[in-house]
Amino acid sequence: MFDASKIKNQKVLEFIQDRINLLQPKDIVLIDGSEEIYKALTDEAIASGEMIKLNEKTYPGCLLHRTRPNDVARVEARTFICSRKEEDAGPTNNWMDPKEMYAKLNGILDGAYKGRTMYIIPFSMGPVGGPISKVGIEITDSIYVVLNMRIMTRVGMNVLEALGDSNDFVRGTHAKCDVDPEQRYITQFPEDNTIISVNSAYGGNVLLGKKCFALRIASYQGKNEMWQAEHMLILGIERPGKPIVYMCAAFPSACGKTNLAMLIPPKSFQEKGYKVYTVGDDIAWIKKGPDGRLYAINPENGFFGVAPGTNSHSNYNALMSTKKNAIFTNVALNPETKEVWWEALEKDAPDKKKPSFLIDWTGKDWTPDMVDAEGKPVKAAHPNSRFTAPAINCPCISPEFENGAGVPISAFIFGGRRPTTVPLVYQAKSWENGVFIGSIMGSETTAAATGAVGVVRRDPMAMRPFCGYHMGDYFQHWLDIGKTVDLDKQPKFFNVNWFRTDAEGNFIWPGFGDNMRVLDWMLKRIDGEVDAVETPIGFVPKADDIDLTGLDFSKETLKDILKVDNAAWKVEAEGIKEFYKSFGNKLPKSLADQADELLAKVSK
Ligand code: OXD
Ligand code: MN
Repeated sequence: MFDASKIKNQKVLEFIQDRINLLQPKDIVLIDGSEEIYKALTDEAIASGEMIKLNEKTYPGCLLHRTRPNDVARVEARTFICSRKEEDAGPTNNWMDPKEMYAKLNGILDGAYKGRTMYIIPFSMGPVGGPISKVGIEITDSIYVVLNMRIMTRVGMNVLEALGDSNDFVRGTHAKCDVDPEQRYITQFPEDNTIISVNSAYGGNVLLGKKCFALRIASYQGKNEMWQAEHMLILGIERPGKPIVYMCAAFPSACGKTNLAMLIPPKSFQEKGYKVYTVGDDIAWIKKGPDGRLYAINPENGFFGVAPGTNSHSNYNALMSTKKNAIFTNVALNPETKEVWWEALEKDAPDKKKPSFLIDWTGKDWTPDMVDAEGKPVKAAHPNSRFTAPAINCPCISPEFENGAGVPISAFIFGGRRPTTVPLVYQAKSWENGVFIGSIMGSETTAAATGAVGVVRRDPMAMRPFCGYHMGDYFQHWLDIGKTVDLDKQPKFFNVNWFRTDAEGNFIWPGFGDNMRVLDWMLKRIDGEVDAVETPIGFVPKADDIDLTGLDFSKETLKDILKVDNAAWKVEAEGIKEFYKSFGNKLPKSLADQADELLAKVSK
């Protein structure tokens, strides 16, 4: 039972009392971080069928959960930034007046926990008590949420101790209600440090520490407190005889962020002594350190990765991370072995045959020959099925993962899926130019999606769905941060494109571990070991400076995907200028100038 005397912080107590009054739970449980509570909740969830226990030998401590078929992904159309002024939410966010939204949500939340248990989760984003870390309290009626938050964040009484009597904590409320998609709201109130999520029970919508806090609320906090919350992986690379160099990289969803974060270098690089260390795969909080350099922490404690496509070739380290104490959501189950399965799991693992019978993600029988009404194979796992895995399971987790002061950042990398136009890699000419490059990133639509093919969907810094305030102000914040960092301490900016295709639509660059070859060029640029070719868009490598040892890839093809085609970039620059119009007078002048400059240069 909940013992309020365990909580000393008056503001936390007031928040909890207010939630009790509104939600009217039957029972209240404070998640104190003890093994006993997790064990009891796991047993309860298994007994009720909310969770399925997996094979204790091959997947010790692992569970499977299935959501409702109408509740399988983040819902951007129902995600709101409720700032007091509409213009503060900007053109990339849905907005509703906070008073109106609170009234609507309070109506939904009134008595929503009747007959149910309320769980109080004190959690820290970042190592507990660290100089960049922040605290949140999530109230939920879902054991799935409690058990996932335990993996994705640091949970327990030590978080409240670190908070002391401070009022600087995020107030999160989640209620499953009827999981009604028509009444689903994922709402952020940045000025109140408040998140309310109702009528969903799917990870990205309900694990409030992740996108809602660590990106939407934190980006707003970062603007006010002169730091940054970014949708970026963090990785460290060791070269023989050199200190580890850390980089942050932003890509839109489904561009291989988790894969790059856990990359395994090609054999020829491994033999030379190259090593990769993962600090984070999704979010970076970045702040200036005492030495004037920018330092990044991963505020999360686990990975919430997409399962389908993950196999020992695409991401061995992620796969290994899921082998114990992980929670799977909406993957398929082998009912005989009590092991999980998803599409492409056995690819490149010839000892594992495709299973002949499974229970699919909806709980129904599945065989590989099943087709839907259009004759397409029926998928056993949902395409957005996920694993929640503790970061410490990752074989290449960085020894700095628990360092609350973070790691010093030497490069920012941006990228998207661009079958044409954008070269394999190029380097920005300055911080300002780097911000410009980040602001124009995006992915081209392909035949796989409905709508026009070849249209660039812009996703600045991969933050379009996650920036908690006006994106024009966000660009200005990036520019302002740059002004606070001395030139010799500024990270370098790069843009990459792993997704160039040939006339038949096949990817030209092999990607995955071979991306190390491109990162290696960046390391050499950072250390001033190689020069580069100046082009209208930035610095492009000389083909000889990308190490192709051990790779069957011709220099001619490499030269092709490094080329800057002025005619294509003219179309690009015109598209950028059009896109920039959506930010109105909030677009920083220096970015508008850069778009003009680019257009002028490629039009010559
Ligand atoms: C994620 C995303 O789930 O970016 O990380 O969509
Ligand atoms: Mn993400």
